[in-house]
Amino acid sequence: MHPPASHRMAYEAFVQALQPLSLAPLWTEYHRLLTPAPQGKARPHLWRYAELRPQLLRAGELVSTREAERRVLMLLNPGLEGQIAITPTLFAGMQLLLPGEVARVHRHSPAALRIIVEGKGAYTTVDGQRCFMEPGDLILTPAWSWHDHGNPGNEPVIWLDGLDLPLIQTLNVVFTEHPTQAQQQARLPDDLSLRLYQQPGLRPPAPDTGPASPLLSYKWQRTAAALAALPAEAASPYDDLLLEYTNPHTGGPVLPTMGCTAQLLRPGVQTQAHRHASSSVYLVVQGRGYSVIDGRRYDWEAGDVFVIPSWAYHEHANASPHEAAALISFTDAPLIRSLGLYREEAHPGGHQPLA
Ligand code: 1HN
Repeated sequence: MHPPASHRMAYEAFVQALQPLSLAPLWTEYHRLLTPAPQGKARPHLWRYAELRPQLLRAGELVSTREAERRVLMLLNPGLEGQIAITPTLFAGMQLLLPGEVARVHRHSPAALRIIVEGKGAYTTVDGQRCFMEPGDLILTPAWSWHDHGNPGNEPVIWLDGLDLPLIQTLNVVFTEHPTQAQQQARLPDDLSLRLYQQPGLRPPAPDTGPASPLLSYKWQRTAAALAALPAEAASPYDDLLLEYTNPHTGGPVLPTMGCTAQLLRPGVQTQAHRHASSSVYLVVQGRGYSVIDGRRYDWEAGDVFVIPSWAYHEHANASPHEAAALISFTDAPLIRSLGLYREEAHPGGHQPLA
């Protein structure tokens, strides 16, 4: 039965009267809001280092770090039009620092991490402590820590920046400070935190530094050795050999909003598909392979970056029968977990059909 025309006209007049009052009915939006599962706009995507690197080096010719503050090419998710984000919570960018350059000191409430892609001899000074960079290293700059970068070496250094900036923007708690000097004094020994946390399972008395890890640098050499030492029994069906980077004082994630993992896909390994309520950005550190994300295959090699949005099925494969492949990722999983909202599930068929 149709409502009488008089009712329809009354209803339309009612809806029109709402708008100038900054009011709207929930009942027309309800099912769009409360979906059975996440319906985000972020899409899976892969950025090829072979395409990105020449553009970054071109930026090095055209833009100084003095002009740029940070010489970063942002990796923007093609599904999140108009947003500066790789997922709704995460930012990713590729940064270049040329020999002799500095990127001046500042601090901000968004937390950041860096995964070194290429080159060595550069450093980030974090709250007075220089952390030196080599490929595959992970370096943290926790929320509100002073940080500047310098490259006293003789090769260009390139790294992937990961920040929780879109999240912090959404929460409307972005704060930034720029002091007048260009760089911090290194008031602490270089790579001090590496010496304080040299031996897994042993730690000095707890510092009072807040929720972020006091270990600021995770050397790839140590991580690679730890991965290589894992027994086959440690393999996960979804990730093969995986280790999570931890805060040595809590055993928890390195930052309250972002966690990091390193994984080794052994030669010829093809993992099973699963999905989870968190998003991740991956850097290929070594080897060649592919990931199937949402039914599409993304082939990757060293230096490539790809993004897996929340609740997208994904599985990984090492295409080489001889060489191991290594991936480092950062993820918003710690944030989701801290809210009690994390969940994951296996693909019912084990693998995804290719679209
Ligand atoms: C930032 O401060 C850095 O300190 C890198 O190197 C990337 C992206 C957005 C906002 C701040 C850095 C950034 C950033």
